[in-house]
Amino acid sequence: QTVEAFIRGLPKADLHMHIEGSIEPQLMLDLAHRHGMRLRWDTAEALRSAYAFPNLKSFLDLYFEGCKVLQTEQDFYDVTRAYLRRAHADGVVRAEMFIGPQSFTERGVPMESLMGGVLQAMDDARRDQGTSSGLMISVHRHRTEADAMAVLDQIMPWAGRIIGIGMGGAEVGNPPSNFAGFFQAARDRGFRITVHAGEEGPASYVREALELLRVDRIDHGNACLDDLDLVRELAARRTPLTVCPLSNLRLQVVTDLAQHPLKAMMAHGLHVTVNSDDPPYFDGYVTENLVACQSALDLSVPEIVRLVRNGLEAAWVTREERQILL
Ligand code: ES4
Ligand code: ZN
Repeated sequence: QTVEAFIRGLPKADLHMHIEGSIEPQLMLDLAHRHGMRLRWDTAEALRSAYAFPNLKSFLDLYFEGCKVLQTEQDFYDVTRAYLRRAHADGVVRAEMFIGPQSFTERGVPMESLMGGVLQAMDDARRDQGTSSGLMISVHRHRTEADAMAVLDQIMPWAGRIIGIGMGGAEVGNPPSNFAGFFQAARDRGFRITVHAGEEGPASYVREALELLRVDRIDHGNACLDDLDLVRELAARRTPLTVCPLSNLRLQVVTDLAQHPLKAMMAHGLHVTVNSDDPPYFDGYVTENLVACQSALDLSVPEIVRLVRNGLEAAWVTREERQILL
C-alpha cells in the first residue's frame, strides 16, 4: 500500500505505450455503439476476460480487431484523451505514445482524422493537466518495407509534431534488417528511431536494431542478455531499453515476474526504463508495472528511483523541457 502510494507519487515517464492499445473495454464498447458495430463481447467484463494470451501473435490478433472501433477524428481524440487522463492520475508527467496508422488507413480512415484527433488530445492534456506528451509513428514489421515507406510519406505534413518513428508487430521471422532502407529514410528525414526488438525475438534482432538500423532506443530488448558483447555495447552507448514487465508476463515472455530480467538488466548497467505498452490488455499502467516488479523482484527504493529517473532521462524532449523534468 505505502509502496504503491510512493511509486504513484513519483513523477514518471511512460515511453512505450500504444494509443490503440490503451483503449479501455468500456470505451471500446461505447465506440462500437457509436458506429452501430456489434462486437463479439457485450460487457466490459466479458471483453476483459478475453484478455488472456499465449503469445504476442494471439494478442495482436485481438488488438487489431479492437482497432476497428477507431474510425473518426473524435474516436482518436477520445482514446488519446482518456489515456492521458489516466496517465496523469498515475503520476506520468511525460508520455511518449505510439500509433500504428496502417491498422486504420488500410480500412480507409484518413491520416488527417487520426492525426487531428490524437494531436488535439495531446494539446488539451498539456493545457488542462500539464501533461507533456510526444507522438511516435509505428510501422508494422509483418507488412512490407514498401508499405512502411508509404506511411513515412503520408505523415510528412505532421513531421514537426512527430518525435520519432518505431516498429512493432509480429516479431519472430520479421527481423529489423528487413527494414534497413526504411529506417535509413526515416533518419535522413531527421526522425529519431526506436524499434521493438528482443521481446519474443532473439538477441540478434536487438543487435541488428542497434548496429544496422542505428536506433536511439530499443523497445523491450529483454533478449539482449543472451549476448554479453551486445549488452556491453548497449551499456556503453547508454541506449535506453523501454521494458514492459506486465506485458512480458501477460504475453508469456516470462512465466513469472520473479523470473523477469529487469534486475539483471540493471545489474549489467543497461539504461532500463519501465513502461506500460498496452495498459488495459496487460492490466496495468506504469505504477502497477513498478509495484508488481518491486514485489516480485524485491526492488529497493534506490532501484525504483533509478528506474523512474532513467525513464525521464530517456525522454525525447528539448533541452529546456529536460531541465523541468529532471
Ligand atoms: C505491437 Cl504493433 C504493436 N502494438 C502494440 N503492442 C505491440 N507489441 C508488439 N507489437
Ligand atoms: Zn509495444
